[in-house]
Amino acid sequence: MMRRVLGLSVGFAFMMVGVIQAQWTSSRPDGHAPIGVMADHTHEKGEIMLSYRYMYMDMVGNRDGTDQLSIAEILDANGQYGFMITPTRMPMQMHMFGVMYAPVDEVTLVASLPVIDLFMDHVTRAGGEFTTNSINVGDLRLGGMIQLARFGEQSVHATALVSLPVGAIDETDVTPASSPNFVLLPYPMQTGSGTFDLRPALTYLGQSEWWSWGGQASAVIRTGTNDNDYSLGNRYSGTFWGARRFSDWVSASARIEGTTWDDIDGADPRLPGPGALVVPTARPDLRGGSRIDVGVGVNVYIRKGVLKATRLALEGMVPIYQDLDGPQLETDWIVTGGVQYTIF
Ligand SMILES: [Cu+2]
Repeated sequence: MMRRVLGLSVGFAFMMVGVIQAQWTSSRPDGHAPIGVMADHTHEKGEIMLSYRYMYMDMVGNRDGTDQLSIAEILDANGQYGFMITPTRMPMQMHMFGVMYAPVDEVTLVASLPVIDLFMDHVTRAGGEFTTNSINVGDLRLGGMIQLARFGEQSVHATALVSLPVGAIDETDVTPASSPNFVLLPYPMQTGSGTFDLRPALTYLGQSEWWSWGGQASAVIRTGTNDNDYSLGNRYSGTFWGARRFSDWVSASARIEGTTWDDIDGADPRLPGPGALVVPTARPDLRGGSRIDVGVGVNVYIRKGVLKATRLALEGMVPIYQDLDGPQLETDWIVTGGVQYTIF
């Protein structure tokens, strides 16, 4: 009897060691998701993480539905669209500064502020070309993440962020028609939403010795109407990824993400009214769409030396499907790079 109890106890102890060894951990290169995923990980009590993310997105050419459109089709006075001006390209850069802090193991607080730099190239029906630019802060995101469950090498957390409307909704620039005066730029050239937005997300993470995987559902829900009488469309996203680590310090990932976003509600009274054939970017009813992106990434986790506890990551995505309320600029590729530094 004593022997049997001892045997069982030893067996149980080994099992517990097995369970303890197989806990989900962020202390590996793929302990963070691909860098394009926001709010992917939580922290342990007392940890502070400082991060900088850089995103570059290039949008070249226009679409209506899933069909690509030529500039001539959009500007043809007798054609289906008949706009006087069309955008042809929009390179977008975002610098995102973030802080994370975990006061307890179960809760991680988050704050992040983007700086957004936008250019848009245009062609007029008469053949003139011009570019507008805006650079300003985006909306400040504040909130927290709550650890819901840890079962062995799997983990689930919920994210609840609110974005405060500190971004710009009154950016202006000079166009050939307004010169020498500054004129209000249309919706996609504004860096803020002007509304308080809710940003909920639910994230699942899993790991094995050499592999990891995860999924996240997230949304951006606009509340109310901004000072310029409109609210941007809500956004809903779902993403799944898998990663393979090759050592203690490097991993590679593959990811798919689907996003759908609504048209704008209301309209800024200073822009050409709904239905106007001036430029598609000033039309609140030509802003919605859906897109599926796929891409690959790499994560590097520096574990010793002066850069100990620093992470570097890079991810590139390309759309494989786009359906836009057009004419609207299509997305061609997105690259995100990031540096994260954790203070334990
Ligand atoms: Cu973090």
